Amino acid sequence: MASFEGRFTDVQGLRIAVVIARFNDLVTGKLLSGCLDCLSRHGVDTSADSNQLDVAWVPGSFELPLVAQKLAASGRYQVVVTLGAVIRGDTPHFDVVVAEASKGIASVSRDTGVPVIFGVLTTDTMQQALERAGIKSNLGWSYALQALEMGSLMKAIPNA
Ligand code: INI
Repeated sequence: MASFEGRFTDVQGLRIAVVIARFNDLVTGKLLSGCLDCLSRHGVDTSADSNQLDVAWVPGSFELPLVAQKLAASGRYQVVVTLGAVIRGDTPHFDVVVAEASKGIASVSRDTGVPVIFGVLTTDTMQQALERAGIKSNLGWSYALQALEMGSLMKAIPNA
């Protein structure tokens, strides 16, 4: 029996891309800060001239899958993190954006074989989003941990 587990400090040679939505950047900017803090504390070079980490900005969460796909398919990254915040308004727009972002991100991951972390907050209010982006906890930190775990796990599982 083989048992496979990802580690959190298996960062040697690991290259990570973060795709982040500008929409609700009050929230997504805080998710990014939490994400970078976690990566840095686990040994990833997050400096401005890092060649371990790249960050791509998109207009909104709807655009996350397309750019995640380009980055994942480039072969340059072992893991991609998507960051977004979709906050429910008075119209069905929320459901459309959330559905496309979530299904699109899942497809990218399966189609490319590169783990793509779903770091899109979906909340009813801005208050709820901010509570998850630093006021109470910062889920950006958790998304980074999940990225490290998945990058390491995918390396640990043999291809054949
Ligand atoms: N994009 C978000 O990331 N969050 C939202 O809450 C949101 N709302 O509510 O509209 C949102 N819309 C923009 C969308 O993601 C696209 O950028 C836009 O439709 C252009 O394609």
